[in-house]
Amino acid sequence: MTTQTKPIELYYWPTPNGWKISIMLEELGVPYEIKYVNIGKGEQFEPSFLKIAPNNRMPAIIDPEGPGGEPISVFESGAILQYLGRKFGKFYPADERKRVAVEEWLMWQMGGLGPMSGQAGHFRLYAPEKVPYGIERYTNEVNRLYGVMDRRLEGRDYLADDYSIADIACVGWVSAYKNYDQKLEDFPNLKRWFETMTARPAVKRGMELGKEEREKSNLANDKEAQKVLFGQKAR
Ligand SMILES: N[C@@H](CCC(=O)N[C@@H](CS)C(=O)NCC(=O)O)C(=O)O
Repeated sequence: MTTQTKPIELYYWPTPNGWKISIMLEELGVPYEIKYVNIGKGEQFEPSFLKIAPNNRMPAIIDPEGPGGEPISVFESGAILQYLGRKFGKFYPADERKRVAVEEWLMWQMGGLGPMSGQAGHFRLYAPEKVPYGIERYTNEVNRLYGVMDRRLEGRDYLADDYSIADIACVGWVSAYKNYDQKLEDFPNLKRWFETMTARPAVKRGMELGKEEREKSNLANDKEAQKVLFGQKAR
């Protein structure tokens, strides 16, 4: 496996999107350094952060030992997982058929499970008014997507052939199932997968990273943080 001498800088806040990268780095066991981006305080708008993450969202990384030995920055959690998987040759198989299966489920997470769960969480927990249509629409979507995942996991341990970046991408979004009014008992294959995933020491460490930072502010009651996060427009 490629060796990493200088730590990878991880721009991070403990959320399901951030955990994807903390879990991956823990699984790889490569040196990394955390740079907290407190999104409730607006640190994602710092000009220095926007240079590496123009969408003002974490996670992002800077690898001081990028291609050709030169530094590289990467934003978008899916792209970061693919970069790290390719660089270290783990959890992202080189065999084309196996790789396609990983990419299918990674993109499914990036375009479906993540955004729909995010909206369900928004309408259920943070929206200043209760909007029944929004609550129902996104809660149903999460329910449908959990069903898709449950069927995929029937008779198999992981989303692709082996444990991969696709599983790593999904686990945080399943861990928050109560926020989306879901019961894992309704999805037995998904429940078994979730238990296998959360028993992995690296997954545990990745999802614990910075927990104390997050606990300092509870977004559901933090009106200032909500003002920072919701209602953003083009700048
Ligand atoms: N598609 C992006 C989504 C990242 C994302 O939504 N990050 C959120 C936290 S989970 C964030 O940084 N929000 C800051 C903001 O909304 O300004 C990715 O997967 O990297």
